[in-house]
Amino acid sequence: MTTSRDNLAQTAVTLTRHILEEQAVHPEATGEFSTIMAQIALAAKLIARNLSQAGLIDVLGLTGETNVQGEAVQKLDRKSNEAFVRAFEYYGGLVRTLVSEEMDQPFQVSSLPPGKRGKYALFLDPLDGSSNVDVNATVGSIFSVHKVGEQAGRDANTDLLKIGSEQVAAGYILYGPSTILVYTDGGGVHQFTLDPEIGEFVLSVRHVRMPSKGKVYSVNEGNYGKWSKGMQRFVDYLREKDPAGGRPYSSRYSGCLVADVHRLLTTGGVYLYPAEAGKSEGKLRLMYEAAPLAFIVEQAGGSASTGTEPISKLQPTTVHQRVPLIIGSREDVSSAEQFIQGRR
Ligand code: P6P
Repeated sequence: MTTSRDNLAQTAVTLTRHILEEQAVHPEATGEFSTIMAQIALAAKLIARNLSQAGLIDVLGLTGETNVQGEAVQKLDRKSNEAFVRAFEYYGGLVRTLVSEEMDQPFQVSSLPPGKRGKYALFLDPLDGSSNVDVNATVGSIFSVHKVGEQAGRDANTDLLKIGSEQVAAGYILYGPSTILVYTDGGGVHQFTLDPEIGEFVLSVRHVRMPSKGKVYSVNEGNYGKWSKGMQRFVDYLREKDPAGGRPYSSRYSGCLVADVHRLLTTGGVYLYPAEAGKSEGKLRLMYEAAPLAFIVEQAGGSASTGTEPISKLQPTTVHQRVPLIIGSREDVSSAEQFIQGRR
């Protein structure tokens, strides 16, 4: 007897099938992209498995080391990074370089001779919000794919400094009550849910769209005293009672950027990690946090800026560069920019 779940498995649009169908529409696309996404999905499944066993195997807590950002490294940060490296290190003819929050230097996947190396670089935050792991709260992975090549005379690492609008694809995995993968390749935003019984990511939402204005703001209010006057006034404004204007907004902040931004795709609203006293560049990283999420949100109808300029137009100066991030519904991001720039 076939159950409804069996039917789902038989009729499910898996991630691989979706990408192949998309490829049929874009003749210029090669099978390489679907292979990259399949390997990212493999790493995501391994990470989801590790997280589900976190309380049972020795992966909780800290390694005792600090990463390039000077942050304490969780054991699962390291294991999650390894999952992505292992998914790509076997063959450098696809992704030639991995850049990760957990690795000081770009990882050159293989020593294939020039001309044989892959034309892609993958930028990763392998486990975003990892301090949530020890309290069994939601965490995520963020990825960004750029085309890189061998330009005579250009240092391989310099070639990695691409602006966000040049991304080939970007996405995130959210390890929550269910594990979901959300990605864009410039053709809209699509969401897949992991069905652990068949081990496949199955299409759950096609063409995700973000409300143009929301009712949620997401920020660490403990930093209020460190913000600029404009930023303080914006959050004060969101808290004011104005039912006709949809205020006060609700405050939601999970400690995981991926979870908070994903919520905004549904509710609308704005996430903010602005510049603050002692952190003029904010906390979040441009190439593997802000830029990929900006690509996703812009494709869903939202926007992302530093408070003064679009994230997707920023020219990186280093692969681990930090930026202030204001991201979410177009109207809410615009309001934040007006306050931060002193125009309101
Ligand atoms: P804070 C997690 O470390 C992270 O990079 C984001 O996922 C999250 O939104 C933010 O930093 C939390 O930072 O300073 O509020 O604890």
